[in-house]
Amino acid sequence: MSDIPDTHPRAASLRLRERLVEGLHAGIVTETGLIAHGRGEAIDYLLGERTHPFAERAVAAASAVLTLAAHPVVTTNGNVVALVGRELVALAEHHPRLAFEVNLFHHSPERAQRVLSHLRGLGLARAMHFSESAAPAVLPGLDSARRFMHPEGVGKADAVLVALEDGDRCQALVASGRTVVAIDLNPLSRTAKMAQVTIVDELTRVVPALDRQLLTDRTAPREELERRLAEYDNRAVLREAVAAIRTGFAGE
Ligand code: PTJ
Repeated sequence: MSDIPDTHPRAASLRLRERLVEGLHAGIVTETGLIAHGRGEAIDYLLGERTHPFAERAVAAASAVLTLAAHPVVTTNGNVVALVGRELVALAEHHPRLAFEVNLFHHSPERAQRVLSHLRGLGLARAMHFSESAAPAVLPGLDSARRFMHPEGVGKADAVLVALEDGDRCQALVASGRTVVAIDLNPLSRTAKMAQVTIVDELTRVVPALDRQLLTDRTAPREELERRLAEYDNRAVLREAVAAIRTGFAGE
């Protein structure tokens, strides 16, 4: 770990890079994960590396979706585990109703085991992976190993939180009738457009904010959460995110 002084104007961003590089060396993150992060980092730079009101509205809607769901599941990949592994442990501790499942774009049995062991080592004992089920469920519309689901995880989920997700899987999850909440800094991505709720914000800011909102919503009346969702407009959120990026380009 290199020495990044707190006073460095880009300290937070540089530390995230380090988490990913450490994840790469631990065999959790792939080389392409670094490239994916670079794309996100560029967009976050244009967004001023801060949470915008459209992301706050999406977090509130995401919390309503997950609170109202019968079987909400958080799915994680290598980048997510490297960036917010500890925050996921806190999320799991605070919200026993949430299930967690590892799903990898670049899948191999060895890598899946490494990611799972890492998460469990951090304290997320209930993390799942399809390989530990005798009869994995299958998500139609996908050819890769990403189609397999743990029957107690995404297999029986009615709502799924995905982060830094590939568009094909997001589309297949929505087509299967599940409600999808996506965390993705790119409002133009297929994932962002397909998901019912898209949080356009940096992952490490989103997870603690979502954790807090879920705690607040635990005592919220069901009608209030349903009303929040009825009033939520994901297209408007995406439009506002694109406008904010344009503003960033204009140097304003
Ligand atoms: O660990 P694996 O094998 O499952 O692979 C994970 C990656 C991320 C490599 C894989 O899912 C992938 O290639 O993703 P994409 O298609 O590049 O999509 C990642 C999306 O997440 C892009 O739209 C990025 O802008 C966005 N993104 C990247 N870093 C962040 C982010 N969004 C929020 N916070 C970030 N830190």
